[in-house]
Amino acid sequence: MDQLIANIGLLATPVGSEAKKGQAQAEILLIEDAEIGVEDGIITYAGPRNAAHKAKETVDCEGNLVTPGLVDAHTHLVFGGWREKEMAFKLAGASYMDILKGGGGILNTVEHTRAATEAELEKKTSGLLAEMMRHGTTTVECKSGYGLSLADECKQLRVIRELQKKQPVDLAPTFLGAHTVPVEYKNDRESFIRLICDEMLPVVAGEKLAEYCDVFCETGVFSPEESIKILSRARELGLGLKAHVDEIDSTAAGAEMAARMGCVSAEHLIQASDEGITQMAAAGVIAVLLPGTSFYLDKPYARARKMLAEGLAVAIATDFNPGSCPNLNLQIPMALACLKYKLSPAEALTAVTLNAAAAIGREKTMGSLEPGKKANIVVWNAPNLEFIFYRFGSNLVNKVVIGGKQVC
Ligand code: IZC
Ligand code: ZN
Repeated sequence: MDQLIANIGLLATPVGSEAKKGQAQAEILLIEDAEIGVEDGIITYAGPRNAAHKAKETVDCEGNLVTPGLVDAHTHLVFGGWREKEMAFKLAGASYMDILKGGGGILNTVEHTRAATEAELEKKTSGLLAEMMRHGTTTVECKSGYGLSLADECKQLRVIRELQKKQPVDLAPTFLGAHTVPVEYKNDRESFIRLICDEMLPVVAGEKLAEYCDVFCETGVFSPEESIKILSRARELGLGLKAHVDEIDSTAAGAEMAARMGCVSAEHLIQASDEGITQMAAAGVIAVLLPGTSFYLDKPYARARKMLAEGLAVAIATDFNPGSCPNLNLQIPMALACLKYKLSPAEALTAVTLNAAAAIGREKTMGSLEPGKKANIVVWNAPNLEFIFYRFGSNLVNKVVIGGKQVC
């Protein structure tokens, strides 16, 4: 074999090539004194130590915990500027929506992203990706949505395409043209929706700049009817569907909309209704939950236990963005998932590996440590699984391996 990931104190991984729903989310495999063999970047063995194994290269895990590489299934990674100035408004009591309605928030980031060149965005995003990788993230979903014009949305998506060629973290691009209505269409939202459907989506799909189309379906942003129009066009053009729903309130019934449209995932779901959760379970929509955003906006936490009890598959992601959650370390939402959602460490591990991979269509190739999957692996400075959810705040990553190669 090419690489042997040796001397693993405890290997912890979900098993299989499909999202784990409900009770099954807690079923993980734990193997003490294990090792992983890799050939051509793919796992060929994952099991107990075997003295007969020989490899060209060895990665010594020094008796530590090993898990699959973390999959961050919801980020707004490519953006110009930051929004630290909004902190003062927040502290004075302004809500996320107050700031957006006042022309700040997403619109502030749109201004800075439009002003940035592709090279500037690429340099900044490359640094952010390297930081994510050092925190154990080996796959990242990246949404556009700060361009809101054909040229600027494509600019963001091209940055992702270029970076996929230049660095090892796997990237899943999502088109989020329906993030908000830009100022120039403030009094003519119908024309903006037409622009998305008739001009942006055909180019994005035609040039294969994105795998998914997402919409921010929320009171005051895009209505369920508008979201359905955009997502239907995206589906016709062959894109997978996602939706930001029920983050602020449930009056737009976003979870119900996501179920009706057969979205792969519905994301946020802080205020999702009982009916919405039931419909998502029936439609097999994955719940991508973002506890870092609840923390940062001082909002309630999504009802993860209820979702598991109703048989949903739950994934956890950072929501990394310059406004509502400027944290890119997935270890923080992992701890919050246990502390606030009351997930067990096993359920939370599945939420950031196999279920997160399923939320971006990568469950057959990533998200678990089994023969046939890509050798994306985190070695932790931790003796057991509980430890990485318990000792929050420090970066507990010891080594990261992508496709069998140690990258940090
Ligand atoms: O830039 O505020 N919720 N979109 C929907 C975001 C948060 C990102 C932002
Ligand atoms: Zn988001």
